[in-house]
Amino acid sequence: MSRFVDRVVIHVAAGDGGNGVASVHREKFKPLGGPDGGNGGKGGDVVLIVDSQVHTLLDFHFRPHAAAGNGKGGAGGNRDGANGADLELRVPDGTVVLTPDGEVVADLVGEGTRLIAAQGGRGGLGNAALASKARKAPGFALLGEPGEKHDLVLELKSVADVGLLGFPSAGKSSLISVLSAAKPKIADYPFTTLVPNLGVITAGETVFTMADVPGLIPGASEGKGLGLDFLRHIERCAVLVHVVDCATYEANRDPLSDIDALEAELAKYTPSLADDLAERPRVVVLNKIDIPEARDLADMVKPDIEARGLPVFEVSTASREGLRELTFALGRIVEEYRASRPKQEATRIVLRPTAVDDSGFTVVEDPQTPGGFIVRGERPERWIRQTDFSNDEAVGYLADRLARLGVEDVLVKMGAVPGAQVTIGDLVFDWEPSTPAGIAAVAMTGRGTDARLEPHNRVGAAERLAAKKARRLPGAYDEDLEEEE
Ligand SMILES: Nc1nc2c(ncn2[C@@H]2O[C@H](COP(=O)(O)OP(=O)(O)OP(=O)(O)O)[C@@H](O)[C@H]2O)c(=O)[nH]1
Ligand SMILES: [Mg+2]
Repeated sequence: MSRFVDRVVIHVAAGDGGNGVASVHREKFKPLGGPDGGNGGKGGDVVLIVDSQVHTLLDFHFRPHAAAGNGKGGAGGNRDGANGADLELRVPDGTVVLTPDGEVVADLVGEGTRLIAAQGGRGGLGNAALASKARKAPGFALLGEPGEKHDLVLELKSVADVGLLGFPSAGKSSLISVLSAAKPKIADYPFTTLVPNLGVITAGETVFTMADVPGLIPGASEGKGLGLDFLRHIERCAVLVHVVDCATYEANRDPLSDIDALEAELAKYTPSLADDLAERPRVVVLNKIDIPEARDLADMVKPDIEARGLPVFEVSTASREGLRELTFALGRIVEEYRASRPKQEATRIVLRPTAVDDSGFTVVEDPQTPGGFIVRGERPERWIRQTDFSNDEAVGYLADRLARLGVEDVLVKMGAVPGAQVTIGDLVFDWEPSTPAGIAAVAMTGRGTDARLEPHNRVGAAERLAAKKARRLPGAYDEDLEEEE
């Protein structure tokens, strides 16, 4: 028998982008034929895909590490590196993806629904793509970006219309077994059901599903019995059914106090999907009326429960009395619930909250270092990752980009003095006015020009731009290709 696993932590690692390459075309009698370094390939993504053939998260329990392929580096002769292979992970319908802090990233419902769990790094541009009017023969290329790597929590929340609630041995599994083709284990000892079962039920035109979950006892919220965790399988239900045992011999128990006790536990459960369980309609099923004492008790408490506004059904899963009426009533409630909800598309992805604004940057005073500053922003931080710091020209190119973005101006306005410590992403450096890395010197000489190359590069700007656009990688950043003013 396979184990049922409904919560796992996985470590996903997308592939790194390949590095761009700096290369110069060589031919006999034309020793410097222009830059021809190709771009690095994109790193592979880690993708989650809903597959109705998969029913548990068991595989991830045994193999929690998932890594996609890295992009290959570019090569001379304008050869681009190959993209890394994506890694596709198959998950059950109703898998909810959360951050380790419990924030919902996506709710994966419907066959084929996909989520990019970790995005592959973009490949770095080669020096051919980086060439511009002002920089005809770049002696550097951009590094590939690292792929996203993080931990994610996967939780399976079954997609059922009706959820059964009840004390152990109330007859929940018996009910689903007589209403559907599901054949769960049934026995007269508590906690027979350890993992949820799903059954498909037909009531006239309506087909709906029912989830049988483990029994609940008072104190479940403190971990008594099987606790409350399995309640995640009834979070999506249109209606909750209290299955009440009217034939229990246990002292201090009767149908009304059973319902109250379980409602008190339910109130302590916090669903991670948006809806509140308190608002969900409820139905009460008084079970085991084939036993005369149980029928008497059921007849006695029925008016009191109805007085609370709850529909009540007296049934016996043994004699099958009252089941037809119950089935049709549940079918009607499910239909009403479906009609009241926006139509659910097959693909429903809650996108990861993305960085607020990727065009700008902020500068704050460094709380650790008096007189120091921290620059934050999607672009400057990415540029740092793309830079090969062993190459002066690449560092100069970075300085140009930062200056054009206005980082330098803001530092000056905020009172940065020469030698101030400035942090951007992983990079910490001593800032010099207008030359965080030799920017002024470079701006005057024009970095990347090489007089020897002039004859080979007399091509119209428009043609050059068109040629570069044709070489643009899918996913390359426009600004990496921008002409410098
Ligand atoms: N006489 C009678 N016994 C019933 C009826 N329904 C269930 N039972 C018995 O009650 C016992 C418990 O039934 P289950 O269906 O396993 O109960 P459960 O609510 O699923 O219990 P857990 O899985 O432990 O939470 C079994 O011995 C059943 O045969 C009924 O209508 N009449
Ligand atoms: Mg059971």
